[in-house]
Amino acid sequence: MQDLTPARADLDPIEIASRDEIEALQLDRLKWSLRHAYDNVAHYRASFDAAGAHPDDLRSLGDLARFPFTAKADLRANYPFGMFAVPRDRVARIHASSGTTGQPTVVGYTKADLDVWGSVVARSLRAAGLRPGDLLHNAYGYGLFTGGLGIHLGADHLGLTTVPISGGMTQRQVRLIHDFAPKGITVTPSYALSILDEYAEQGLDPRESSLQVGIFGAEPWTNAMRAEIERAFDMHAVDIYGLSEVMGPGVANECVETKDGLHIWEDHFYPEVIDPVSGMPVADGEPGELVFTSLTKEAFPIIRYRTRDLTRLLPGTARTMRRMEKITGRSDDMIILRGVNVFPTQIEEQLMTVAGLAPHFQIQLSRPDRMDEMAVLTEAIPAAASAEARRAAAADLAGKIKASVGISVRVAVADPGGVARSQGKAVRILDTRPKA
Ligand code: DLL
Repeated sequence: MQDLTPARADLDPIEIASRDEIEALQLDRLKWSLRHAYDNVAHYRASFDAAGAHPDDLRSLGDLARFPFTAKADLRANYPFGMFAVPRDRVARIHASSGTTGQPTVVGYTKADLDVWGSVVARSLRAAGLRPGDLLHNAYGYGLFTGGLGIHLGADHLGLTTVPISGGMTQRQVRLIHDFAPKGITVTPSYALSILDEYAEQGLDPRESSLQVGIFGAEPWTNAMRAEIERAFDMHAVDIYGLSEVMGPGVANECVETKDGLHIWEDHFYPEVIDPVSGMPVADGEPGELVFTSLTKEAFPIIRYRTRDLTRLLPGTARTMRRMEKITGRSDDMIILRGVNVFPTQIEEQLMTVAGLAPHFQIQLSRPDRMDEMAVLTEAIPAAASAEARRAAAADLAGKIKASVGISVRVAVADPGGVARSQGKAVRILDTRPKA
């Protein structure tokens, strides 16, 4: 793999500014953002007042802990535009969550917000190793989802040549990668695996492709998966994080030269990690739930938003901005099986160590008789698809899960192609337990 480290002179100066400089900027911007939210969004005025916290009370970054959290329920209660802090006609763009589990969450951007978004995504793509003039195959979905259009904005900002292919039509993805010879690909890790399958289907060697870097996010994935993707494509695989409520992709990104967690673009997004039960901030280095406050957003300021994503904050390395460790999972996706907490990423980690199994899986939860049961549905690789090889692989995986996670699960190994493929975010958990 080629060295794609960006030149220091090409970085935004703030990426490598001193901590003092970064924190001084954060404090200034935080004062503005709290004031902006309080003055312009009825919800924030009411919630700050109820908590007895006034924007003028903020003297240090630590004072932010006196302000109330914002949760997804608050956004739903103010559907569609109640959280906007500018008149609707100043909103240049709207995105929304799919709303499959309830009222969609609507977010908005002014023109200035779009400029900021473009600049942080550009910074992310550069950190991943892309340079002006490079060709990018953007396979995140276009539409209300922030993935496709968010990456597109940043690619324009950086001066890339963008192929806005969006998700789906996997045969065509492979064909265009082959014909257009992109240097980078932006896609969910699970859809990257579908594309990888299609390479085999077409008899093409992915290691021969032009791709030098993949920028993967929108769902949890493990370092074991990184190793698998890097080996399969002979390219770098870096992690990109974001969420629509805070901006979209480009809130944090890994640096290709270190791949040691995601640098949070702290000049625009102020991170905290809290104990999810007590709500108290924990020290850097301690695990907990990630909380974000926007520092510069005009249309949709967001104050202490509880992301439900679990990680910890780490000091800067390749940049002075702090890192977040690769996300373990969302608290919503945590399975409690007979008293043991399990995340799909723990299953992924073990799955990747079993020869003979493909990297595709789903977790099925059922309650056949009052006890919760978990089954892992995965599939054999074509070279190990005999009944005997599948039985051995299933026993191997069940044993590894028992040893590392401490739970007994049933493993079903389907034929090659037997696990549903993702075209965007993978559905990892099928819960058929009766609703309480
Ligand atoms: O998924 C934005 C995005 C698009 C990020 C493309 C990266 C690339 P939402 O649809 O609002 O936005 O979903 C946000 O996805 O709270 C996490 O639970 C999860 N997520 C996003 N990036 C990562 C990542 C986009 N790198 C939710 N690792 C977040 C783990 C991620 N989970």
